[in-house]
Amino acid sequence: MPKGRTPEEQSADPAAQEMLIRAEMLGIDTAFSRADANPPCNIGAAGMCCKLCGMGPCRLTKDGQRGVCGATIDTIQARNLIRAIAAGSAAHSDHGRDMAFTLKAVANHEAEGFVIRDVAKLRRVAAFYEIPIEGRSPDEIANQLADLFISQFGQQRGEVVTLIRATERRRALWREQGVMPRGIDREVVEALHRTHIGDDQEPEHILHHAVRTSLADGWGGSLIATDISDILFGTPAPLVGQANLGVLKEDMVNVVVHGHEPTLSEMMVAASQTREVTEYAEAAGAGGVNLSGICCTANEILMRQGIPAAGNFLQQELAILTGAVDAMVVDVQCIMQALVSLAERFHTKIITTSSKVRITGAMHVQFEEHRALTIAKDILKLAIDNYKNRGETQIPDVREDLIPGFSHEYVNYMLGGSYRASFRPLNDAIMAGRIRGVAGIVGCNNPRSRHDFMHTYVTEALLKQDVLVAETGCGAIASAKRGFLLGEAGLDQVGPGLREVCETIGIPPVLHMGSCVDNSRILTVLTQMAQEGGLGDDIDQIPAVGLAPEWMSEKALSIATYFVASGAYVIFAGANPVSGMPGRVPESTRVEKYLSSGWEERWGGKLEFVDDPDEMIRRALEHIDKKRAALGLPEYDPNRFGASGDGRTRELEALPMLERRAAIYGRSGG
Ligand code: XCC
Ligand code: SF4
Repeated sequence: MPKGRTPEEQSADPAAQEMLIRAEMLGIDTAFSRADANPPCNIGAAGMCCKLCGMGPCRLTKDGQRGVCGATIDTIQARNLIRAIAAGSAAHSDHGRDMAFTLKAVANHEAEGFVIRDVAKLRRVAAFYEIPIEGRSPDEIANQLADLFISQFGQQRGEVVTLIRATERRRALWREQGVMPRGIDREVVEALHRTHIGDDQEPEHILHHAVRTSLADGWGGSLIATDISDILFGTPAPLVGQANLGVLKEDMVNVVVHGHEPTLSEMMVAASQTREVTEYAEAAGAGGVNLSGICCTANEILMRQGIPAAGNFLQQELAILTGAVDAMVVDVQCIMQALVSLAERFHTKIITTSSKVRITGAMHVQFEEHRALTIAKDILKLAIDNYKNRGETQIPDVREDLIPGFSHEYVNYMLGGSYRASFRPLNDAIMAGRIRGVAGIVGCNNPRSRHDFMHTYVTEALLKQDVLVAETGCGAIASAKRGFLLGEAGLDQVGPGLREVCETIGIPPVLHMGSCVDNSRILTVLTQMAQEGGLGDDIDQIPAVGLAPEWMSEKALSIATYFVASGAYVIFAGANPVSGMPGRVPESTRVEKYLSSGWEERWGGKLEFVDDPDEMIRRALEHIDKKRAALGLPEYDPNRFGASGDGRTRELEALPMLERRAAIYGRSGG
């Protein structure tokens, strides 16, 4: 067995390190130690293995070698990649479909405990699709909107209707290139068909359909999921929250919700606040129920209800290791099978709730929306009953405050106020060079790289370079734990121009925009920036980049692809599933070249895999500067701004009169 890394090498997060030491002492394995003990298969990792039929699996390790059917390495890599993208698109979109059915049930009063919380958003969204709103009740509108959304999944011809939210120029390009998704499910099915033995075999042609499959996710299923979540649970606006394992409480019943869908978790929030449940908890000798989240479910209830996040993907096991989690309630996606055997070492109950997910050894309580509130209460009572079984606990005393909740609607509002909501101030700040550009830093954790390190390293570096950062998913939680999501507090680590903007508007330098399906919010923001004027007329002209420094899930590959197809430059670090080239000196593979220069020619965006964080940052800034130059904007100058803003004012106020004068006039007059 290879020698494992130390806890400091495994994670950059002190709370995680503390739990990793505890795991070692208790002789318990985690994803971190399992990653050390299972080095990745270097053939599979580089996309050099095909197992699409029973004549294989074929491993192409020698120069010029082909599979039994004659498949080349390029075809195999393209097929593997599109299959991953199809799985990612399916996961996000199936989540969107479930949300659409929930919306329908709520409109028909068949969902216990749910109401339409954001009628304004319902009306706004309905209006996009020309659903009549005047003189109609929210239920009527919601019913028609739900039907429209549901029909998009099984639609066979035409265009998925939600794509009208993209810029006109982009839609024209997608039509011309033949990648407008016809129906959300149809593109996923076709991706599977095309990669069956003996079908599509030209790598570029396969990957062209990968684009269509991913567009059905980002501009289809994911966008639907985000819009419905806002309609049902409220469009996020900034509030105060907390993140990291220190949000677990010694004297309360700790229930951790983990997974992706907001439906059950929102109901758990409501149930935890009922008298019935609080009294039940008190009777069990606890101070109450303390709800927290892991992964994207955490993001959903964090940004809407301020429910704390116990951590990101790699902290799901670590939460149980505290010994203080009375129940972990999971729905779909990113749930490690290891939770069950780990929980057996403690008293924690693992409860699965989705009809799509069972884990051997876990308890299953089927979630049904027509009894949602009752089921949520039942689950909380199971957790409360389990409180007395707690053994020795160790909760790291590590937590950080944060301000999440930057929906595109709120960003719009905060920039212009209710009467003049607009992206003008943001565009102006970029045009002037106060903000150099924008970065979306998103995606998972991966135990093959130091937990949270890459996320926080690139985030910090780009902030210093006056790049405004928007984050989602586990990356957002990484930044939250590092304190980048705080208003004033985070600003000492930020470039001078960006600091001025943040202070003037009153925002943190990193905007938490939600869960992974909420990457659709970043698409919307970029589109609005393009439509506002001054930064070109499409996403590929905006000085913006997308980074996923610790990716691991297939959903991340789908996200990367729809961002590229929307015009963005996307950089991934870590695993590169298309890098293998048997028997030759490593240079770019045909597929790598196509994802980079080939896609850039077609879409104005490209996907690259870069391992070194400094190289990632260098390429991101180079790209931003290139886009600035193409727009004819002034070259970015780090010394030009920073002479105003609250920070500077406070500094000046602290000076004696004469020095203050010299500082003010010396600076602005010079
Ligand atoms: Fe999963 Fe969404 Fe990745 Fe985190 S970021 S590990 S996908 S929870 Ni989506
Ligand atoms: Fe091998 Fe071809 Fe079958 Fe793939 S499809 S496993 S390369 S024979």
